[in-house]
Amino acid sequence: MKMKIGITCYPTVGGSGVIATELGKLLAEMGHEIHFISSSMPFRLNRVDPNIYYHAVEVNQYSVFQYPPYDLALASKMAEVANREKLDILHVHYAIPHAVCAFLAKNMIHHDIKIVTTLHGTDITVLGYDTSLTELIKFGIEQSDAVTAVSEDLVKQTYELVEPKKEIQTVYNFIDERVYHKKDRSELKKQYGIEEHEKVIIHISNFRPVKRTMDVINAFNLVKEEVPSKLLLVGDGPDSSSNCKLVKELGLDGDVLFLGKQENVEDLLSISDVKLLLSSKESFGLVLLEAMACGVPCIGTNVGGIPEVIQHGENGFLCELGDIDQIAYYTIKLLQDEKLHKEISSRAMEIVETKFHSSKIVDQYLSIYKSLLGRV
Ligand code: GMT
Repeated sequence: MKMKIGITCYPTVGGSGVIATELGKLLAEMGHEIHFISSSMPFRLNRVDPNIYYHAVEVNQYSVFQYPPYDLALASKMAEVANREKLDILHVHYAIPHAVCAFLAKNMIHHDIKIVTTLHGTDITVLGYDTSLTELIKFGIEQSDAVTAVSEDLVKQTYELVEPKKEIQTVYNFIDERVYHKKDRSELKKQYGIEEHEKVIIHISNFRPVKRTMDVINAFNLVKEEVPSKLLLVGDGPDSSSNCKLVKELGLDGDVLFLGKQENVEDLLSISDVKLLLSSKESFGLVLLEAMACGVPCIGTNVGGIPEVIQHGENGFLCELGDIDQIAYYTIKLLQDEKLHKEISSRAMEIVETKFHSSKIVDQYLSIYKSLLGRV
């Protein structure tokens, strides 16, 4: 039976925005009516679909307000859309502010509506430490009708940091398998000036300090001594300029390519041999899944939800946080041992197709919605 679902996320905030958008797109393909309610158009909402609507949250800046009232504008928009379109569900991504906005909206909605909140990490592992916000996060979680988190580790951390009296279910992240798969992009390698025999290491993030991009560069510096290679740094953020400085200091100019923000990362992954994600905090690491789907073996830190995605020695390698020698060791091993690379690559693709398959994950969300609406 067709459901009407409102989805709210930070549309441009990396992984959480991607998951919210991809979920909406897949649900729309299945015939459900999806209403995105957010401050700007989700960036991967790149096609017309009669089942998808977008409602912009306009935040007015009146001179009496010191800060623009985004949260109130959002709550008010959620209530307006839900009342008009008779939404069944508000699925919000992030406990604060979105679950709290949904609670406020629910109190202004004239029919019964259910709130589903998905926790992505930053709302818990960063904001959860801010004691001035803990009670509000807890409130947002407890007032939701169902709560999910993107890894077992995030569920555990939420109970430890926020102590909500609420069941939290793990629903893993997923990718669109139709987009993420290995393509022949050898001409791209040439266009970037990378020699055929050179290996390609890739890192993709928003370059926040938690992503430890300096570790990526320092590890590459060691790898470069053993294996002719180039490092692709994809994305932009607070650590980008210190990264440029470090690259200069290490004399790696020309070996490290700063590509900035890119769409179609599947093309860049298709020319990559190893992917590094060396974060100090990571509830899941969606970029790992994107890389693995393209057959790129990943090396990640043994942190947060990363070990739920990378099984050490099976479909990738785990290293201790900041252990540059160990990171370089596994990278060199993967780049020099063709047989090992092939095995890890095929097991990486396999786990994306099994444990994290989009149809499986979308089904999990659907059964949560249905049980809340009593349609099981
Ligand atoms: O990692 C970020 O800086 C962005 C953040 C977000 O809100 O999109 O990512 C979080 O959610 C992603 C999607 O669920 C996860 O894959 C990331 O691991 C998680 N980031 C952190 O936990 C730091």
